[in-house]
Amino acid sequence: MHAIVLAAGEGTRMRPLTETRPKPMLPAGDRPIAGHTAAAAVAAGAEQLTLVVGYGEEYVRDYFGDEFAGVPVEYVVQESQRGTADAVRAAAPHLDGPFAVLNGDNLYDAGSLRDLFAAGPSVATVRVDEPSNYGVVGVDDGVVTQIVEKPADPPTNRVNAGAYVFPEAATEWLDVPESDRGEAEITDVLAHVVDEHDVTPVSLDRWLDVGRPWELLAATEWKLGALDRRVEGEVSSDARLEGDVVVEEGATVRAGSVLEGPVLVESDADVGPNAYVRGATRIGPDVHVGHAVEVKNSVLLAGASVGHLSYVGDSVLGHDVNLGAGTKVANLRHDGADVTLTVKGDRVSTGRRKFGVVLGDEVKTGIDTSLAPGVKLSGGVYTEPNATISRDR
Ligand code: TTP
Repeated sequence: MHAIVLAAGEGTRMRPLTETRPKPMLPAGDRPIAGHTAAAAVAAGAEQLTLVVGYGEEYVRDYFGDEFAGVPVEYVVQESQRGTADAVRAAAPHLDGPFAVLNGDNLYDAGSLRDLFAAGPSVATVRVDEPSNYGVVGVDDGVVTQIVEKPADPPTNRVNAGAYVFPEAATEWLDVPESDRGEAEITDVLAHVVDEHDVTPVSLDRWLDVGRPWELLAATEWKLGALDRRVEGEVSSDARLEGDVVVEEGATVRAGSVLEGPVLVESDADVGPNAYVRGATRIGPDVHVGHAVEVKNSVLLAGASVGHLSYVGDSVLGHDVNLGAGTKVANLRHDGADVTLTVKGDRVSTGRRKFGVVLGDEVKTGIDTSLAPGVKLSGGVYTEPNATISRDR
């Protein structure tokens, strides 16, 4: 199977984390999201990978190189991000025979993808409680009959999970008209395939679309949950590691620190003395978590530093963020309601009672800064000492 992985999007809903980097290259545990996508595709039988790149393409090329998991990798550039059908069109000249299309910002389990590949032409589906927010898949006698986008009265609770096997003929049907949101959508290509072929719906055991910041926490929870304890770095005999904690080579865990898994401490990170790190937390390369700092269920991207006397919960800290001593993140509302976050101008529920903050690359907080739940700070923002930040900046 030839698998096309779409990784050209701007990831606007994931800002500020995607201000400088593509979303598929954000980490989900021990590797970028698209690394998991590609690994699942190869484990499911993909023999060739084509990555559609555009926004931040150099990060994708650096990670994958020209071979991944023993499978050749090629790249096609989508010059402007005009939609998922347009992304596949960029890859069309490289296709010869049936092909799979996967989103580089989605996590799939390999077993389900294997079933999807074997069943082609096929579409991956998941069952959800509120199908009217999705592309709903109508099925009759084991064959897809229709895809209805966000219907008021959904025919089933099976929704499109954004993974497909198309027949080669689909390369002729990629010139679809723009949708209401101004994009050429792969679902319109699928509708054409459904008209011409028997398309089999394949239920996924597990799937996650990582589009918004709190979904990066969910992705981290999934992928850290799959790691087994491994200690290759230097851990003080006065530190305590509980459960599945990975300390990579070159990382240091100093005296008095307690790490409760699942926790991943990547190469050259420095934790402690006297730090408390709770799962599911990913401490990225070169991160510093210092004395009397508690970090819980968070993602710290490379080079972030939380040096002294701080609490960080249910949050994502971008590259080279620096929290001044005493900076604290609130991750729970007093009314107990789910924390909300602004996504492209709309206030959206994270679906989480506990959610902290999302800080872009190189944010620096002054000492004793307090950050309210659901705050986002763009890359490079500074806060004053003693500031209380309850609005996005
Ligand atoms: P989306 O999540 O719909 O788009 P996006 O990644 O740009 O994010 P946002 O909506 O927040 O701006 O895209 C699904 C997948 O398809 C994702 O892996 C990116 C990829 N993609 C392309 O490769 N080219 C495109 O033109 C678009 C729109 C998406």
